[in-house]
Amino acid sequence: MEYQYILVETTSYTGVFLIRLNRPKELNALNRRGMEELVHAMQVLDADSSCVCIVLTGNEKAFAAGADIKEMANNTAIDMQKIDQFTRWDMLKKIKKPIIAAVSGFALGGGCELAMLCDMIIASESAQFGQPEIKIGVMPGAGGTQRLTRAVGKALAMEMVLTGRFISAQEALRAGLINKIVPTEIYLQEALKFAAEIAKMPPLALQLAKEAVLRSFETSLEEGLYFERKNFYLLFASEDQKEGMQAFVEKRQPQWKGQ
Ligand code: DAK
Repeated sequence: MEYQYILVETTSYTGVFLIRLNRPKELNALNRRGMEELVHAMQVLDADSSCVCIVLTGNEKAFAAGADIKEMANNTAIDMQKIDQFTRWDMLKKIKKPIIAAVSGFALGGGCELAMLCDMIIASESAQFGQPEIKIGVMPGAGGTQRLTRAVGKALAMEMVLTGRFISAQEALRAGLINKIVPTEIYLQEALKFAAEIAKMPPLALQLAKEAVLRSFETSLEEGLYFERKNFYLLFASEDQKEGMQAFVEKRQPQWKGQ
């Protein structure tokens, strides 16, 4: 697939790949084609054994200012149902490898929802998060009422969704929406370094651990603990478990094979 609205790049960090949303004039508004490209690129990297961790970013001014309002403005409900472009977004949930969002500037509406679909968020000092859909006559449609509420709690989520107020990186950090704030000039480098630390871990264990954490949002504690235990046991079938524990005993660095 030829990419028009995203860039996929290797990085100087082993196992870390970078995807950039690349519609700068439109503040990376997420159009249909761009989302298809993003899903495609994520799926390709998920299947590529040289990739362990993915960083998703925009640019300094905008991670993404939301779904493309101009593209959907004249749609009817039936158009929306038929096009069903947002089903594509759901495929991002199925990516097994860890995804780090490196957010600077605006992360609004679908852009905020996209960042929340990632596993962790590294934000620049100038990042702003918001769900302003209410101001254009709709409401969040890709997780803004659910993932945001789970992340920041009912009071703040309700305020953001009902008033459209943006929150700063500082407020997002205090509320538990993001992992870390870094200076704007180096936000991407810092996110890549953060991803590089993760990429040093055993790839299979990363994937099963990610799966288990995400399962906690879908299930009871009892079922979640059961799921966790099964994934834990499953890792004892991997060469990396033998290597990791042997390396500990022999006081050396482990060499991961991802199997
Ligand atoms: N869509 C299309 N174009 C956008 C855009 C967007 N979301 N955001 C910005 N742009 C365009 C502007 O129209 C402008 O284009 P030109 O006029 O130059 O052609 C250019 O980007 C620069 O924007 P501004 O001139 O407005 O820049 P400012 O710095 O003055 O303001 C701003 C920046 C981010 C505050 C402002 O652009 C803004 O308010 N943008 C809209 C933010 C917004 O309302 N976002 C939510 C969109 S609705 C669903 C899944 C997802 C969604 C829905 C359903 N399902 C699963 C069902 C998601 C919905 C949304 O995200």
